[in-house]
Amino acid sequence: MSDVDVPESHPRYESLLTRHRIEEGVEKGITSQQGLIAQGRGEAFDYLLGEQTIDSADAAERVAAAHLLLADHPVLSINGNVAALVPGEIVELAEATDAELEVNLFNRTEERIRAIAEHLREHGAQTVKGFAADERIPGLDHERAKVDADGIYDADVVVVPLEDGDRAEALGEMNKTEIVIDLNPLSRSAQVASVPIVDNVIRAVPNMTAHARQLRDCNHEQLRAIVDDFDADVALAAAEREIRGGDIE
Ligand code: PTJ
Repeated sequence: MSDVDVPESHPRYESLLTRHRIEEGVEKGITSQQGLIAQGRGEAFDYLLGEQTIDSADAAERVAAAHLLLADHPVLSINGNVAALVPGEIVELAEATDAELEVNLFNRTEERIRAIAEHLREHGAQTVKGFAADERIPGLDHERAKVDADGIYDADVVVVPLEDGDRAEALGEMNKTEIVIDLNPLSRSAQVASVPIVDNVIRAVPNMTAHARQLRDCNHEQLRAIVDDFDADVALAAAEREIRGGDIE
């Protein structure tokens, strides 16, 4: 047994554990109620993927790690679902890639920003951005546009897990390298990403960290070669093929 009253032998153990974390996130004021709906939608796609990291997602996670290691100013954007599902794992990814963490919410409230930052600190984060909100992403309405001038606004590479399509598009237009983690390969966020990762955030984030650790000793040219070899459309097509035609065991 773990922090949830379900035996690890249960066939849907991981999925039930994930649900429990999201529920707890809502109870703690970290996750929005819409986050529950988003999780349900994600689960349907994950089920069709066989609840596993498919090869094309693993390759995209390696490319994402290479981008983060090459970046001048990488930032990981944290919303209510990410904070509830992978708080310690996202802090580890930030450490492995020298990235900053910035809380950036679709349904932005000061209380949730504070609660998420506190939760991340409890999981080892040193600095959490997102409080200054002294710049705007151009082309978005007021609350959703707010970012830190020395955080996401200035970043050259940004990881946006479970992002809203509008904002993903607006961030892309700022010429940033945008790494999106989204189980739906047809979502606008995945479609506009420089690197779409069609995988569950609970598997994707630790796997990106593992790749970053493996790639740590690569030189600039080797990392560049990994990044240049990637084709986002091919990765999206592979994921869609798996979802539409894959076998469910
Ligand atoms: O905390 P906030 O206020 O920033 O709000 C965050 C949510 C996620 C509620 C907000 O951004 C939202 O409403 O997102 P959407 O438009 O529902 O999109 C969420 C996308 O993430 C969908 O395409 C889901 O399939 C996907 N998704 C859900 N759970 C996971 C996921 N992708 C990866 N891993 C998951 N666990």
